[in-house]
Amino acid sequence: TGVKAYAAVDLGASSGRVMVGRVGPDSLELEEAHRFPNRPVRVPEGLRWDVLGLYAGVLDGLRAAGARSGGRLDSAGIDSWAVDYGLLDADGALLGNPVHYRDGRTEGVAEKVWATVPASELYAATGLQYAPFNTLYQLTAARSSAQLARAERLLLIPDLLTYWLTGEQGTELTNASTTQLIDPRTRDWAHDVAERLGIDLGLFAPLRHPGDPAGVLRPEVLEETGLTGPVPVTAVGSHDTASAVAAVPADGERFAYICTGTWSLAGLELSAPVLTEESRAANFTNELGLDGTVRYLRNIMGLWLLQECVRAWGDPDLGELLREAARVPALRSVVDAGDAAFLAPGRMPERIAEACRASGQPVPESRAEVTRCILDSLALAHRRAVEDAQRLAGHPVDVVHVVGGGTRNALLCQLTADACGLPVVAGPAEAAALGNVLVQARAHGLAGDLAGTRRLLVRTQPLTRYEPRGGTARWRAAEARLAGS
Ligand code: ADP
Ligand code: LRH
Repeated sequence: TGVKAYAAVDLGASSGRVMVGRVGPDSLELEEAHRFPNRPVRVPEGLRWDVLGLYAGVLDGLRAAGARSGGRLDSAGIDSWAVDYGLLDADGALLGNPVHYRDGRTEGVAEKVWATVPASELYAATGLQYAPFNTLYQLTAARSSAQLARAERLLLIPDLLTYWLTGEQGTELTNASTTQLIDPRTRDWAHDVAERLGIDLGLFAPLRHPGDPAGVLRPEVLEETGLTGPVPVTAVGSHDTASAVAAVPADGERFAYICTGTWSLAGLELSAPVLTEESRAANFTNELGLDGTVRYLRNIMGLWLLQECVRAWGDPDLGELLREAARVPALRSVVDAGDAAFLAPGRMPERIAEACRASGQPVPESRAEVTRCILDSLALAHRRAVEDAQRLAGHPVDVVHVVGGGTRNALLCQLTADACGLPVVAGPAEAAALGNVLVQARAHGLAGDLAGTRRLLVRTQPLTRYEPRGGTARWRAAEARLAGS
């Protein structure tokens, strides 16, 4: 039949999943084989990822994926959240648990970096927006640690898991572009920046590109997962956002996208980076995508704000909460969902209330009111990012594609359409896994470029369209309220 089976491992900040993608010349199906929570752990040294737990989840997932495909997979590929890494010693053993990007160790580090390489030079050389957790700042924060002193190798999270599966090391380019050590024009290391900051690029394994072979599952992995070898592992767009944008079901180029999950990543796909001072001031990033593309986008706090409230409230039913929030009057109070003040975990309902009070707005009291405040604030931030990106890149759009877990939140999709004053096309929810599958499929014979695989998505994936309601005047007013505070 010409249908091949691929396993896509997609690790988000809130959950990991292993999906089976079945791809034929004109067909694409995705099935969930296994899902597991991704829970950061606070130990005395700080906030850490439970990376062995995640690896165990990957093995369980591959076993479940095999069980759904007669023990055979044509390939497997891994993507995850960006910027974080594991360090290996000279024997190839992991040195400690990878530090979570929400850990506080990078506080105040940027100013030290900028004293050596001014922020404007750093932007011109790397195109990355300022975020305290960019790998460059993490490595600077760790400079005098015993761990870094012993480290012989640094592997980004998907590359680390790929190494454990195959024994082969590499640094996949789309995720490498989030380290702030890559030049988006040459799509190669920013040697000058690294040298000036005393960062040893020799720590990184050689670059590999989406579609490159990344080894085969080790015999022990085959045994543990019950798979029949050989199973090739393929480098995908290993940054989850690179994979998600590759699976935006767009027709043509006049589209904006918003990848909604723990984060909202809102922006445009471009053929060249925008490295102007204006773009830096607006905190837009130029991450590298598939097939020579640039992801020009802004990080917005995303559904993290809601996840943290729900956690604080003892996990009430999300569907019920969203139904109640839909009945709360719109735009009573909004917070700046781009504000890094919301980055750290803890006390989220209180922090949101404090932000409303500080800006002279009504303080949301009930859970439904806080939820509504979060969703209005996210929609407003989506509007600003979509508008700013079009202006800064000189690239107008007619439609906003929303992909990721947030597409399951109909209220958020509708509010985003209203705020942007543009139609929203929502779906697929598992965009990162689909993008992961499609890169593997192309590496293993599926014909077509990015535009071609996007047409396949349009033909095969269920999508929901939301039309904008009621004009954007009240959103502009809310924006002015926030700017004036
Ligand atoms: P990540 O990959 O960053 O871990 P996801 O893309 O999986 O995040 O999105 C997770 C978010 O999607 C949750 O925090 C939640 O807000 C939203 N979500 C998931 N399922 C539903 C649902 N059934 N209804 C409403 N929202 C949902
Ligand atoms: C989303 C994401 C995002 C990064 C953040 C650290 O999962 O990869 O693109 O900025 O995590």
